[in-house]
Amino acid sequence: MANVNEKKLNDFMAKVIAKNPSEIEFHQAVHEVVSSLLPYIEEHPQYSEAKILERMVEPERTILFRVPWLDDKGEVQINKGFRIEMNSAIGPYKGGLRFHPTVNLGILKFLAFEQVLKNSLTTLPMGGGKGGTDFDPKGKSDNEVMRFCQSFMSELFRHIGPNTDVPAGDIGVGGREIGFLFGQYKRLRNEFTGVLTGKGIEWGGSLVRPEATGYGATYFAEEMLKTRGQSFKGKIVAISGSGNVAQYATEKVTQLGGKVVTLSDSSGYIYDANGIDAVKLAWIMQLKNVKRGRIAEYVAKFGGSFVEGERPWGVKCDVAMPCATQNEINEEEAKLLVKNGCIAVSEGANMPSTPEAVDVYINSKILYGPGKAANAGGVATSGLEMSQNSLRLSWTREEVDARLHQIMVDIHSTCVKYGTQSDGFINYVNGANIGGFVKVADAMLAQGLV
Ligand code: NDP
Ligand code: 2IT
Repeated sequence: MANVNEKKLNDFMAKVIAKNPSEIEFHQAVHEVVSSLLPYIEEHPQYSEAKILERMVEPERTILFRVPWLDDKGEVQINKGFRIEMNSAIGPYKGGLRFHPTVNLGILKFLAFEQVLKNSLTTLPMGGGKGGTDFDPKGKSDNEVMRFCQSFMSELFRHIGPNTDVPAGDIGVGGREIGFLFGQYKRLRNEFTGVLTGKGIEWGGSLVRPEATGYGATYFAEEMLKTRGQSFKGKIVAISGSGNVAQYATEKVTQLGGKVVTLSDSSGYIYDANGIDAVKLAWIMQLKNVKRGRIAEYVAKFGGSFVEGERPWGVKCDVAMPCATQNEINEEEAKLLVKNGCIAVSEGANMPSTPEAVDVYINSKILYGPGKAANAGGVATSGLEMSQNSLRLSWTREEVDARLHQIMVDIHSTCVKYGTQSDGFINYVNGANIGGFVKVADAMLAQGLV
């Protein structure tokens, strides 16, 4: 593959930055994708002539709204609501909702931009979107979360629909929040439809959707390991986060014979040299999903150590799976991982590695599965939930898991197809970016100037 034309890249980025000032995470995501795509586009001028990239970095629609709600003391609270409808070339907008105090336009635009390519990689017909709010569910009562969700949906409902835009969960949005959001949508529209994914199993949800992102990131890592004749058997695995993605990555890694020695939250990380087995994980799930406690509490129950205010990347491991948030592995931490013998990084989170960290992985030629490929199992299974809703049928656990597994194997093959360099090294960043781009770009060309 040709080298990146630095001048073209810099010119392109200068325009993106001028048009979207201070949206630093969005600039970061676009820079990475465009670096991969420019050499490919130079060989396929139909895309540059139609300004496909320039169109892709501009959302089709951006919705910003006020979310007023009453807290338990009867005091009025106001939060920001967002939905970015990024690209609908290959299907309805699809992507999660993030509830976290750090949420802003730049973060949601980076997530929506990544989502477009990720959803394309799944092979399912889904466009890309993302939304959320700066509301912080931490420390709120169930009633407060419900009132917030009802207010949020009282505006969002007019913009979404099962054939228009189908939100789901992300940080701070799990089964509880999807339930409250779905209830309010149904009430406002007088319609029971698959407008959200991640629904409860009794009311239109899919088996394996809760597990899907963590399982998928593990299946992806397994495929990467296979290219070097390796497997999870006996591998030491460092995982960050302790929410939805981290929990089910821990479960699947353990089932495949690996030993997970770390988990974390925003307060710090736990290290358990004996491994976080199924019994310990069941306790963590209760702690995090029901009691909504802190990961530090693990140590009083099971031993090991808690390292306050730190991330787990200094721990010796064979495989690292960042499953918390963006930019949670920096250059120094990436170097530490490689120095300690880490051979694979599979990203459960979106953009958890800084650009400098990614350079370290690539230059060290370790196996590196970027988020848009490695964590696509979540949205892929959302796509399977949409299919089941349309059919008005539910597939068995085995059927959904088999489809998820096959999709992850296929995404890996797409990365190999588009990312294998002349020296045989698989650059999964290029593979995922080009593999995701082609279908969206061809659909945009076919649909004219929209
Ligand atoms: P959860 O809300 O279930 O869990 C998030 C975890 O990450 C918590 O342990 C949280 O700790 C930690 N975390 C969040 N923000 C920060 C931060 N700023 N610094 C340190 N730790 C942080 O979210 P998910 O597990 O669903 O999402 C995790 C990642 O996976 C995100 O990047 C998300 O975009 C991505 N993802 C999720 C998918 C899904 O289906 N849910 C699909 C694909 C990707 P604390 O409790 O202290 O905040
Ligand atoms: O980042 C993601 O892919 C998600 N949060 C899941 C989106 C979805 O629609 O299931």
